[in-house]
Amino acid sequence: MKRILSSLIGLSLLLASCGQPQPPASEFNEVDLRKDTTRDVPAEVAVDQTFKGTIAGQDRDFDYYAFDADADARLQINVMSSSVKGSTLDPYVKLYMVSDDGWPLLEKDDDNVYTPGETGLDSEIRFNAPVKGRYVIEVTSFKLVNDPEATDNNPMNLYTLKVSKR
Ligand SMILES: [Ca+2]
Ligand SMILES: [Ca+2]
Ligand SMILES: [Ca+2]
Repeated sequence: MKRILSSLIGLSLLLASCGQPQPPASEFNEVDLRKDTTRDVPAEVAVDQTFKGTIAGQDRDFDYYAFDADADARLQINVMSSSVKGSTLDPYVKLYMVSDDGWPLLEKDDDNVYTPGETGLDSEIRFNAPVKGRYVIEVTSFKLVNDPEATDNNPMNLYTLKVSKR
């Protein structure tokens, strides 16, 4: 116990010395292309690939991922933190369609409405692409969604994102 404690203190000192809090798991290194919440330059995602990210490194982190879909493509988006050991994140996901008028919101989900009775925090969206085109996923913390003053910058806010066919 003592040894674990001293390792933790050592880790905390190391993190503090880096200035910015860093995710402890090195694989959670999604590229944060923006340091604010403007909606440009989403990272590309491919169907059936799993992405790992963090909602951290700034007070209000929103992560964006883009993909192309054919009309009527049946897809689902899963943002999971419950399966990530030690994650403190309650994820929230939104799906936008890229159009000439901006990014109309298609769907949003906090705690997986598709599995009634389940009490998990993970987010899921199932959808049929209305048109052939480009779509953008927004991942963030539930704490940030309805409160523009809220912050959530915990380096253990880890998640995995998967877009899959269904
Ligand atoms: Ca992030
Ligand atoms: Ca981000
Ligand atoms: Ca949630």
